[in-house]
Amino acid sequence: MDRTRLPWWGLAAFLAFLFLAPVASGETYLNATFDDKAIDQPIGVGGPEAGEPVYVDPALQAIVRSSPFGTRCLEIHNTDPTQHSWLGFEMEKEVSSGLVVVIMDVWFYRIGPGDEFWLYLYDDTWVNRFLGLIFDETGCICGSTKGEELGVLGSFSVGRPYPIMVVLDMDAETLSIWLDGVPALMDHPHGADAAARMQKVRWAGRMNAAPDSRMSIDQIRVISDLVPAPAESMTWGRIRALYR
Ligand SMILES: [Ca+2]
Repeated sequence: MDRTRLPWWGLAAFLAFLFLAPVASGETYLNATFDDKAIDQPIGVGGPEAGEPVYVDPALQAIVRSSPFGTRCLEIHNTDPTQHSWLGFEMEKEVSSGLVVVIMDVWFYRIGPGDEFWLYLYDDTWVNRFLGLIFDETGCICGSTKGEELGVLGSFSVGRPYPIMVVLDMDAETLSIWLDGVPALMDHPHGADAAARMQKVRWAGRMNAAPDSRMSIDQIRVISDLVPAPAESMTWGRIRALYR
């Protein structure tokens, strides 16, 4: 799937889309915005129907906060620095064909010894990892799939929203990654089994005891559509607006 070269009607369709639809069309598999959750309360585990995770490790504090994003979000702090603790979201159904677009904003407070954050995309059996992204204690982002180390894909910053978008093309068996609005990996084999079904979005953290050793997540969306538009005319801000 080459998104850098689309025919003229791609732009026409995109412009029509802007006028006709305020949000992206297609099927929504997960919509976790936290905007209807009680502030300063632990998040529930009601699953995708409730816009909540299905599991939160007992060692993990996952609290709905009114900041640092402009809308309510989820703050995560691991109370046990000796282990990786995790929370997991699931899609409303497992998907084995078409596109799966995973998009979210995250916020890091600190880069330093003892802090490491992992984002995983898994199938419904935990056998196939479509993608693992490690945000490490030096500020590097390293990637991996089920069978391949992808190496350093980028770096991250603290104290501001950091957008992440991953597109799985289940038919072509590829993945593409945008980090901070910049293409980091395009149309790369995802390495999972051909029949694997995407279902799980998991964040894990190994954090030290510092008060700012934490992260926040907001606007987690998993949808079936990628807006048809020439990549060179598509600012990141416009992509974000379409997917909110
Ligand atoms: Ca929100």
